[in-house]
Amino acid sequence: MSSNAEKIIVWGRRNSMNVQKVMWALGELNLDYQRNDMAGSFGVDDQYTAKNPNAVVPTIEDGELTLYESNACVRYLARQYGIGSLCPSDVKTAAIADQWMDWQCSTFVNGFFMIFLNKIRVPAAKSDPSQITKGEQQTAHLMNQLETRLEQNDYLAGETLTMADIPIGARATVGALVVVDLAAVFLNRALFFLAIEPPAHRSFGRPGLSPGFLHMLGLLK
Ligand SMILES: N[C@@H](CCC(=O)N[C@@H](CS)C(=O)NCC(=O)O)C(=O)O
Repeated sequence: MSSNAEKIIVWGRRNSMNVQKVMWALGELNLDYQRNDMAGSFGVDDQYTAKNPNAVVPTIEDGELTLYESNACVRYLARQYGIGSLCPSDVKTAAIADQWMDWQCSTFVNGFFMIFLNKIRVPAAKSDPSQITKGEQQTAHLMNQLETRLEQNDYLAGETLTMADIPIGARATVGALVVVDLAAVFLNRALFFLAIEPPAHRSFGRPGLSPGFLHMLGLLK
C-alpha cells in the first residue's frame, strides 16, 4: 500500500545507476510512481532541460516539487515518506547516513567512474588500462573503508537499512553486475550486497534482500 496521494514522476532511463537509486528508494517505501524514459538513447528535450538544466537523469516530480541530483532525491523521499525507516528519526544517526551518501558521490564515485568509463563507455581502442588499474586500486582501498564500517554495523548508519545504503549499494551492486570484472575488486568481504542484505542472508539473490533492492533489480531485466 503506497502512502503518497499523487504519483511521483521519475524522469530517467532505467539502466542509469543514478536513476536506480531513486527506484530502490521508491520500492523500499512502496510508493506509487510513474517512470518516463529520458537521456541516454532517449535523448533529452527542452522540456526536460527546463526541469533539469544539467541534462542528466534522474529528476523527480512530487506535486509542485521538481528535484534533481540522485542522492538529494533519495534523501527527499526518505524524509518525506520514510522518517523512522529509510530516514533515521535521530538527527545524529541521520547525519551519519548523510555522510555515507555524500561519501558515495564525492569520494567513492571517482575510482568507480574511471573503471566504468574505460571498461564500458569508451571504445576498447581508446580505453586506458592505466586508468582502470588506478580506479581499481582506489576502489579497493575505499571498499576496505566500507568493510571496516560494516564489521561494526550491519548497515552503514546502524542496525537497519536506511537511505545511507542506497547510493553505495546501487553503485556497487549494479556496477558489479554490469561490469562483471569489477567483481574482482569487490570480492573481499566488503561485497557489493553487504549493505543491503540482512546479516543472516548475505549471499546474493537469496531471500532477505530488501524489497526496494529487488524492485530496482527487477527493472534491469
Ligand atoms: N550527480 C548527478 C549525476 C547524474 C548523471 O550523471 N546521470 C547520468 C546517468 S547515470 C546521465 O544522465 N548521463 C547522461 C545520459 O544518460 O544521457 C546525480 O547524481 O543525479
